Amino acid sequence: MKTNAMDKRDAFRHNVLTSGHRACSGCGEAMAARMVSDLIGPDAIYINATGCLQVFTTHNQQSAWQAPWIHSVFANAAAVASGVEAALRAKGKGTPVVVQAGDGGTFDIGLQCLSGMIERGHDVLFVCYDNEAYMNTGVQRSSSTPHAVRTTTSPPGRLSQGKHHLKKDVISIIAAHHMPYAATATIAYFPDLKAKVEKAMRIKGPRFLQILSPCPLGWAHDSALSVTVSRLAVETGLFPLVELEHGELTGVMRLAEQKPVEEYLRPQGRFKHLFGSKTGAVELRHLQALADARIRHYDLLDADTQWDTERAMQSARHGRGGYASSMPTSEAVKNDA
Ligand SMILES: Cc1ncc(C[n+]2csc(CCOP(=O)(O)OP(=O)(O)O)c2C)c(N)n1
Ligand code: SF4
Repeated sequence: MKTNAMDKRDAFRHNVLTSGHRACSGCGEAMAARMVSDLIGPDAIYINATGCLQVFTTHNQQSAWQAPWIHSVFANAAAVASGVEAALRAKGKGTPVVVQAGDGGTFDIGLQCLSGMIERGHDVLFVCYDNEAYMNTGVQRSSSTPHAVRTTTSPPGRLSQGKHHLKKDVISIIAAHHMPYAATATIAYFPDLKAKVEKAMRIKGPRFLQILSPCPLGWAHDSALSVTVSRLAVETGLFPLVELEHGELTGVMRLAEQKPVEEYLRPQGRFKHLFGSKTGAVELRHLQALADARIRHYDLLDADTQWDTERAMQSARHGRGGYASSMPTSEAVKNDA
């Protein structure tokens, strides 16, 4: 049944992304897209890269979108948005243009078009719903998948503890374009997310939001825990909430205390293989060192509350971008077995 964009039963929200779509229960991407599109409203043009959000909201001639919405191919959402924005500008119209894409459509296949869109200065907001893998096609690793995660293309086994490589630091890459606004957010901190979306919509030029969006299917956590898990990503330091303007860090959400990364990792089946073995313990220390490094980098804690960090592990990186020294040697695997 079609409902009005401003539903009378729910007058405080726009319902741009309305009910009846086919997301899994507890889908962080669905929650994030609903929050973002509710804040922006129906008077915008939404361009959606191929991915879960596009698939679960538009099925067989049906649509859960109550706003102008375009499905681009996987790679070119930012190029489509650039063209739409240029056409609107030529017609003297200021309709907001918003791109929505997964991490695959942002960090990997969409990065070139996104970089071009930013460099040319298009007046577009690009929102990346970062669920840290290619979920729509069955949970393959992307360059956003964190180190040591199990995916279908990074399975743990005798010689591997999940993904070998680090999560790409996309916010730094984007900010290096010296664009007006780039920020990270997550569904657990709605006031923070709201402030960032509203700020982004007040600014002209290219803007970027990376929203951590837990996926119960790919992360293998209880679907009731999506908000809890995304809060723990922030509280452990693994996903800092930051703002960058013209390449400068202008805001961080500081932490009252640091939670150990295990609190974040344990509820997620994608990290299950790390618990209960010596080689897994090495990777757990490694993930803790990554969180510690991010906390230092963004100055998220007062000095007297900071942990004794394992800097040595940070310099162990070599080879094809992987942490080769943290991977188990075949000798270590034999001893562990
Ligand atoms: C050029 C091209 N390669 C591969 C695909 C298949 N494909 C469709 S969606 C998708 C993954 C999308 O992942 P992501 O952007 O992270 O979004 P998610 O589904 O996780 O939200 C892939 C590989 C495609 N549509 N086009
Ligand atoms: S697979 Fe993940 S991202 Fe896709 S709809 Fe399900 S929970 Fe959401």
